[in-house]
Formats: sequence, C-alpha cells, structure tokens
Amino acid sequence: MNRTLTLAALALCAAVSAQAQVRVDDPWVRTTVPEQKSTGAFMAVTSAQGGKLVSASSPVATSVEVHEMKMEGDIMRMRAVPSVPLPAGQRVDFKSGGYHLMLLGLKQPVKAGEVVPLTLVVEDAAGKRENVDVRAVAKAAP
Ligand SMILES: [Cu+2]
Repeated sequence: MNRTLTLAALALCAAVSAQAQVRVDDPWVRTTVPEQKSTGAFMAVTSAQGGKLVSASSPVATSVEVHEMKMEGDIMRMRAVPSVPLPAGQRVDFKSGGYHLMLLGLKQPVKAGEVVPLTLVVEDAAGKRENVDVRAVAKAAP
C-alpha cells in the first residue's frame, strides 16, 4: 500500500470511531397509496463491533416489526423475527426479498420525497443497547 492510501485509510478509521458503532447506508421507505396501512423500510446496516438489530420504531407508524422474507417451497413468506444478526464489520442488507423493517399502522400515506424518521435499536455482544437514528427517504421503488 502506498503512503497516500495509508493516510486515507487512517483518516477513515478515525471518522468511524468518532461516531456511533453502527452505520446505515441508503435508507428508504416504499411509498404508499391511500388506505394502505403498512409499508417496508430498507437499508444497509454495518456494525463495526458486531451485534444484532433487536427492534425499531418510527413516529409515522403505530409499530415497526423486523421481518424476514423467504421462499418456503414456491411461496414467498414474510414473518417477524426477534432480531437480525449484524456480524462485525459486515454489511447486512435490508431489502425486498430478505430482511426488512415493516411499518405497521401508518398514520398517513407515505409520499415520495418525504423523510421518514426511524430509530433502530442495536444490541452489542455485552447486551448494551444503542439507538441509531435514521432518516429514510420515501420513494416508489429502488
Ligand atoms: Cu414485512
């Protein structure tokens, strides 16, 4: 590795350690039509030290569940899971067809361009919980 790259890597490490241990990339929420009471929230979550996502909440929904979607035979099923493992330093995708957050009991329709606040609760190996505030943008599809 040349000297420039080394310095850049050091600067990046410093920036990460000064912030929270959990990083969230590209958060978004799927827009809804009138009368629709639930929708999905998607993002990529990376925990520097490892841990698990145990719950989430949002002021726009009565509750937020952590869901997993997977094929059972030839049927795609969605179910609530108690937590999602976040291996140290590994990006975990919350996306359509896999893990996602389900916003239930929407108080009003989610319109394109709106910013939807979400709070993720991440628990580390020692059982210590950290709140991670996320501002997800509403859009119709990725
Ligand atoms: Cu779901």
